Amino acid sequence: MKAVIALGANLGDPRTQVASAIAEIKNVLKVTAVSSLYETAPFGVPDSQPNYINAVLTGETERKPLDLMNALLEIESALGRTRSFQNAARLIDIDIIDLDGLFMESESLTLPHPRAHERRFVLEPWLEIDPAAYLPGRGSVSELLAALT
Ligand code: PH2
Ligand code: MG
Ligand code: MG
Repeated sequence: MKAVIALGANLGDPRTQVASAIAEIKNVLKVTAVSSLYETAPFGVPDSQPNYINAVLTGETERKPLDLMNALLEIESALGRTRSFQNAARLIDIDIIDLDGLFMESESLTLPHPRAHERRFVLEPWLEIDPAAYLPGRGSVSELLAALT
């Protein structure tokens, strides 16, 4: 199954944390492409938060959705992530954006990611590594991105 994964960090040394997370994810998925690192303004959260470093990668996995998510949550914890409130500044965030077009809604995981279509910090790096990227239920990533501009 093809997985699309987004990474973000805006505390500590965000570039190093995103790079470390990518290295760890290589033990979980067969990574097929990794975007550049993007410095982005905080979106949908207070402007007082530091800028983020964001990236997107694609990979292949046979893991079940919740197994994959748990493996990614373990990497977040290993890199020092703690949770205070939703959208708080963070050392690392690793989100599954799409898993082979699967639609699911459980307490701990919604697929595709319910806010990806409105997030330039996800769409832009994704388009960089996959010009044909498509967000199931929403449309082509290039069109979604154009709609934001
Ligand atoms: N993540 C959020 C909220 N806002 N803004 C940017 N620029 N990058 C992020 O990764 C980000 C955000 C919640 O996950
Ligand atoms: Mg997130
Ligand atoms: Mg998350």
